[in-house]
Amino acid sequence: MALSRREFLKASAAAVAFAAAGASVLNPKVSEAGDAGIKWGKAPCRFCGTGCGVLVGVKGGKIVATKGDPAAPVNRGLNCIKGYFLSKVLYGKDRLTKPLIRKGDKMVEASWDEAMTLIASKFKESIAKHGPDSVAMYGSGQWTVFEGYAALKLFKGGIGTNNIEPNARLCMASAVTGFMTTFASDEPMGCYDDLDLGDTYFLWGANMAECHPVLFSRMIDNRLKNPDVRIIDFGTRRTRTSQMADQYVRFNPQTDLALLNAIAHVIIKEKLYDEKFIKKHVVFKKGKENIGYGLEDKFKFTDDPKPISFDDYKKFLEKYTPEYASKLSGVPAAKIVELARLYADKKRKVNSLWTMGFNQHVRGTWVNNLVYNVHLLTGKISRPGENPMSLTGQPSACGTAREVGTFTHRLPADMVVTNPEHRAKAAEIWGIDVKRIPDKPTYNATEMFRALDRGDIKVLWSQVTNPFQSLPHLNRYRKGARKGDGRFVIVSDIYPTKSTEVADVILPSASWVEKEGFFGNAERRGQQWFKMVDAPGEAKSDLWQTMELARRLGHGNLFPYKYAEKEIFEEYRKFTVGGKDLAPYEAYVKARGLRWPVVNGKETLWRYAEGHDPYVKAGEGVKFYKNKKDDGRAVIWARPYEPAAESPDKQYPFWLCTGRVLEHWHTGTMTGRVPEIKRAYPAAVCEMHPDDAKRMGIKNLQKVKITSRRGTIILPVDLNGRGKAEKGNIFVAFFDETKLINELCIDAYCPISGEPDYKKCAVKVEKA
Ligand SMILES: Nc1nc2c(c(=O)[nH]1)N[C@H]1C(S)=C(S)[C@@H](COP(=O)(O)OP(=O)(O)OC[C@H]3O[C@@H](n4cnc5c(=O)[nH]c(N)nc54)[C@H](O)[C@@H]3O)O[C@H]1N2
Ligand SMILES: Nc1nc2c(c(=O)[nH]1)N[C@H]1C(S)=C(S)[C@@H](COP(=O)(O)OP(=O)(O)OC[C@H]3O[C@@H](n4cnc5c(=O)[nH]c(N)nc54)[C@H](O)[C@@H]3O)O[C@H]1N2
Ligand code: SF4
Ligand SMILES: [Mo]
Repeated sequence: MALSRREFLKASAAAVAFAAAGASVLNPKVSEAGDAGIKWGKAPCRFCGTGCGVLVGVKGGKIVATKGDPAAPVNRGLNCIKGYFLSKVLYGKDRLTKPLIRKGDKMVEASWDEAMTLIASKFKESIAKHGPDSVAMYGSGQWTVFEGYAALKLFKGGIGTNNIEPNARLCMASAVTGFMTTFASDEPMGCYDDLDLGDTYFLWGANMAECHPVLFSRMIDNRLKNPDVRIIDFGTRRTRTSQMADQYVRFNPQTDLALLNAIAHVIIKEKLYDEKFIKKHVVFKKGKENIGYGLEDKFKFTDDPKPISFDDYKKFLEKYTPEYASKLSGVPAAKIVELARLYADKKRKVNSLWTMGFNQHVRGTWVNNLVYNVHLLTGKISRPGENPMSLTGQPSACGTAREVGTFTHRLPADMVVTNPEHRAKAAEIWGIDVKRIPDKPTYNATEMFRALDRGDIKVLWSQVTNPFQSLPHLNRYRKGARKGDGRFVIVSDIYPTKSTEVADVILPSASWVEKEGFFGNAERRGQQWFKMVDAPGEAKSDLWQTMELARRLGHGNLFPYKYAEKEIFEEYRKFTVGGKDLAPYEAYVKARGLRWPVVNGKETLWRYAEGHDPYVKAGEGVKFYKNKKDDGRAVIWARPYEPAAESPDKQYPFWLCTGRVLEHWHTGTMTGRVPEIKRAYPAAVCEMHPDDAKRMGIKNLQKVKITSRRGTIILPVDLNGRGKAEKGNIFVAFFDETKLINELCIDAYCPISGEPDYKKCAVKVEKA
């Protein structure tokens, strides 16, 4: 158990792949004496929301090596396997180097001028015939801040449509609505230092060991130094994280809602709550119930929050006895009581961590609210070492998707299009007539692709994302894209993908250090980097592509920049002054990232906390000042347990959960092109419990046919793999483009956040 941080990373991250690859951990070029002729530059890692700092070694116009940046506070010189192989992800043999235009069934090389002329003409034609809401941009939490900002400005402030969404809708949307409904601000109060300082860590289905390995290693390091540290892994599946935890607590999918309410029930019944904190800092509310699943096209939902009293909330919780929650979740009642007491233990600093188990959930907003409830009841929040922490997935899901606000309903810095003052502020900074910005949101990501399928959206451009592999209910949306009748799909990518397969125009893009960039990670840390190498062939940055479309549509005046990256940043920074306070661009050039708000040159570690947050006054202690409506208090929500959109039944008796493995990044386009990674984890498998397999006469590695109401695939069964499925559950990762598990996933979503539930649908499994 007592592995150090380095040992853990070596054992879990590197070892599998490196053993298979027969390679040593460090790229030999790095350790060569003097690194002959290699020039090093700093950048954040291309991959996960951890935001590790790396040093990028360049020689002869190519990236020849990368290494963990010892000066980076996030990772202090460490990387996981994806970080180690960064030098190879951009050098797959089939990098896209020229624009391609569809001619019948063939994609034909074209010049940039031809491609952009065609794209601009399709935009103009569609806008003229069907209005601005017939064109759309689908972007990414892997966009740089400049790219996201430019796209937002062009679509909302130029074209005049709110048809812009990021893939982060599939990822962080429930975290966002969780933050907004509880604190009226989309930001974590804590930071990664909490991983070093806390005593108890509750993980809620977050597979940190594989998905945030360097952060996990920080927590493990803390435990090594402080033997009293406890890690409790609540989960629906036994993962590498569970193996390293002190306790693994298995629960039935979706029942985290009941568990969290039961934990609150025990805390209240045993009077373990912090009465003073509640009186001073909390209000209670209740919203609508039986809120649906977003399965119908154009599904619309509005919550209707009503204030309630502490007593009303207590009454609401009466039903959630440990016994009742135990029946639903499968967690023994005594265990629930024990863990509730551990949550409330006044002598321990307590943290909760979660990722997609909470967010990809048809009640994702609610379950985010419920975990905050527990921290608010116990006052264990906004204190060094003691916080709820929503882990982000992508490298700039926070920076670009959330803070820049590249969602249909949003504007930069937590502003929304429905608020006239917010629109006025954006119009002023953008120098446009406020009427240009439409006041109604259009589609969330799923609805955007439904609109394309129906033909309400005609022209759709995707950048830095691979939707035709990563959307749920994929069959519908893949077919929808190719229905013709004026539909026109543009895909900017660096490799051929399942999305370029359905595109009418493919634009070859520059990635990562082939351009200047800025990402914002999960602890509010902004990180800047410079361009270090040229992109291959004619590939160009997404920023250039968006500004070129703007110019051709007559919106060039929105982008009058000489040094676009820096000027865009400084323009965007105006939105953040007096709230999220980004520092001047130059400060990021010098630093290994800074955590906003940066006020008087000082970064902020803990939000809402006196002595840390520059906006909290002396004597206030903790102040949730963003929630002006509720007098600077946070909201405890009465949110019930409601079942998943689809649960196992006689015909489809298994739960299907989907997600990730350590080695691969999402749809595998980049990691799949690194030979060492490919060898280490070549193809998707179906994790299944040995008892289920035995009952059905299925042997290890035997092929099975998995079928949902939406699709079928065939995969080998893995009875003793990396992750271990619980009885009645199977798990499949979604990196393998030859096995589109997303065809089986349901496109039900949380009605408040619009985030789909990739973690739960019903399937049957048969011998193939
Ligand atoms: N190696 C690697 N790392 C990554 C990524 C990657 O592609 N590869 N992607 C990044 C991104 S964008 C993201 S979003 C994160 C995702 O990071 P995670 O969310 O940690 O990983 P997933 O594999 O998506 O989620 C699988 C877990 O969901 C939990 N789960 C299933 N059903 C439920 C439920 O009903 N309730 C709860 N509470 N939990 C449940 C299970 O316990 C399961 O282990 O990883 C980031 N890091
Ligand atoms: N079944 C299932 N599906 C899921 C999930 C799940 O848990 N289960 N999780 C969801 C979540 S949380 C997420 S975040 C999404 C991720 O889903 P996607 O965003 O669709 O997946 P990626 O593989 O990250 O796609 C990024 C694409 O950008 C390309 N690329 C790399 N750099 C650049 C660049 O600089 N410019 C351009 N233009 N292209 C570039 C890559 O080659 C790749 O094709 O998947 C969602 N889908
Ligand atoms: S933990 Fe995330 S940011 Fe760090 S090296 Fe690995 S993939 Fe990159
Ligand atoms: Mo994600």
